[in-house]
Amino acid sequence: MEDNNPPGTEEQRSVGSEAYIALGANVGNREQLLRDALNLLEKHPEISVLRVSSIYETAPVGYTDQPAFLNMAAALRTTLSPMQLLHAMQAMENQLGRKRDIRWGPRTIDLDLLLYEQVILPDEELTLPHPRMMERAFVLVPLGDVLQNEHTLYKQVTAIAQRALQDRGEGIALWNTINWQDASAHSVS
Ligand code: PH2
Ligand code: MG
Ligand code: MG
Repeated sequence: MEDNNPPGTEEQRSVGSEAYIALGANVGNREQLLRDALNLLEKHPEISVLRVSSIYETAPVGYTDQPAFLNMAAALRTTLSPMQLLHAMQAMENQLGRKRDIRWGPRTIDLDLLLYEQVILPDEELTLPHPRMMERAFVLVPLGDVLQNEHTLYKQVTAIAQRALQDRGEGIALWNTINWQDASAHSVS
């Protein structure tokens, strides 16, 4: 196998379902927490990280008396079911020191499942698509970076995202860009 191949086996890259997630952090070393979360996802035997968005710094929405967030999004391929993927993501949040106290309050790391193929799920524990994603520019701007052009939501998501980026009032600014293939190739963990 050549060195510059994307991470994961051929099988992981072509088998399974495509899912999109949002990542957010506003406590501690925010950028490192995002990178740690991506590495944990990639290390999971049934998840591979296909594409990652840029990192954006975003003003807090909802509960506004808290520090600014770093937000990003990622496209995953997984052989887990939606509920199994949710539970795996929750275990990673805990591993990275997440404490659940204030709803919508400060968090070291927040991993939200946005979309899983075309699945519509009205479950109380997991609603798909994510019920608040279309109202949240801090989700849609990064999602627009990784959503495939052919996706049914691509036009809608990127139209809202472009408007939000132009409108400073939305409080979203580009922070950094991760070269995911390089980042994982050089990862020591
Ligand atoms: N997450 C929340 C509440 N508010 N605001 C921003 N900017 N980014 C977030 O990720 C975020 C938020 C609850 O999960
Ligand atoms: Mg959230
Ligand atoms: Mg969450």
